[in-house]
Amino acid sequence: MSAAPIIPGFHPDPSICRVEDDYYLVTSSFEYKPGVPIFHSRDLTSWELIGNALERNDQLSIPSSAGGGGIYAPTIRHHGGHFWLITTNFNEVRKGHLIASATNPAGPWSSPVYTEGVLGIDPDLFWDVDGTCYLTWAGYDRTGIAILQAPINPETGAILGETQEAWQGTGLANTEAPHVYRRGDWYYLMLAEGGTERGHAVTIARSRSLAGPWESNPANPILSHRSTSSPVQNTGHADLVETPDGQWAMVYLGVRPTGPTPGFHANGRETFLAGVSWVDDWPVVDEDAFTVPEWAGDIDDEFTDTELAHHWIGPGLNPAEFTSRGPDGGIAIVPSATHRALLARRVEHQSWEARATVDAGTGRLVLRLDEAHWIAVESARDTVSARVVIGPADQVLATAAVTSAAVVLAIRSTSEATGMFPIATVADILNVGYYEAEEFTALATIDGRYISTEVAGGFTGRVIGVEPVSASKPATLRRFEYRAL
Ligand code: 6LW
Repeated sequence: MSAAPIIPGFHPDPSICRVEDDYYLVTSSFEYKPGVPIFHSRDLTSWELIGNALERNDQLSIPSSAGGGGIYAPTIRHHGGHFWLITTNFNEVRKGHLIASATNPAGPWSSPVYTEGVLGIDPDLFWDVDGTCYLTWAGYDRTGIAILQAPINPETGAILGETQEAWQGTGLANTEAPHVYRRGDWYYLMLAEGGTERGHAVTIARSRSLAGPWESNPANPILSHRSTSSPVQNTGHADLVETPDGQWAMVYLGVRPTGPTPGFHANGRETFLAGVSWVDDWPVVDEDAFTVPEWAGDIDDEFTDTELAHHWIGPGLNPAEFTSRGPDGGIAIVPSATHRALLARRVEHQSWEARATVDAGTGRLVLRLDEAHWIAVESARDTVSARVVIGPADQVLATAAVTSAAVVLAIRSTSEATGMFPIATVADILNVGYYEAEEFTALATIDGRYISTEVAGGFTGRVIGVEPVSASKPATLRRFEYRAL
């Protein structure tokens, strides 16, 4: 199989739809804003970020930068000339799922309506042949989690009929991620099971009626890498799409763990692509069906455009809210009283380097997994320091004197094997330092496992960016470079 994701880095829970020759794909964004990145493709293999659905405060509010909530798995569909997005802001899970719509998928998206009275995650919208829209979701009830379904008015969020239990999967843990499809005379209900860790799997059932009875595919799971030596693990949470010529494809999430047991993944859950053929009206997944082009993703931003590029995000706050153009070039990153003002982007490569040119004494380059797991190189007036935060430990590892007015802070991730044995002893090696006259000086070398999901937990991945060092004075960022190594 191809070990290359179509959208690398923290882009989990992909959902896809097609309008004529154009495909649109969305992923979860958790505590980061703007929420729900939207990608476009015409060939399923090469994708471009065209916007983010939830940009405004009337669409998404995240109470702090701490994480653990925010936007869980979305579903995108096109129906009746509109794009429909349904997802859950876990911070407001008791309000129900939120539904927004747009005529242009790049935005603007509407203010959301909520599915009041519905409690759970992973909502799906499906329009039946008679035009009735159905909400299917992983619901919480007294007995735990159950796949539930009810007719809905997507324009208001109102539930229009009784909630029914749908197919509950094959009996593995954490049945979630339901998506409903119709192909020929069959309805299909696809789920994720086994949890989003190593046991993750995709299962499917079919029925002649949405009300059931559901027949489980005898070949379930149709996708799982559990107990295999594949470099891609945790495969699950999938969505299907039909191509203009009647072929089918699947997008799903996976991770690429490295290092010693139990394996560590740092860039989060990424989006992968497979082909799907139909045998006896059951989908058969072909992971080798597509050749995925190399992901470019390098950036060199001097912030000369009036709008920030779509890939800039912030924990809990939209960067548009805490940045402004500097009077003499660059961008000012203004401290926030409520959130961490971190102008960040997702890390998308296994080996990479980021450089940030900041005015001396104003900024800090941060590699963040979550609020309790991050490393940084920060600029004081005449010095730069490497800093690491792991849980309650917050340590400056080294400091060096620098003289220039603008400082080039840098963090590099490399994966070369170290030591005497040809086995990986770390996941990646993080070098934290600075550049002077194009020469890198490492202040500290940090074991990348500390900035990985297997240590920190959670659903996200690494992001890298710049924030002010002072609670009252903006950072001036003149240039941000990120490239694969
Ligand atoms: C998501 C669930 C899952 O809601 O993880 O991998 C949860 N699948 O379906 C968070 O992404």
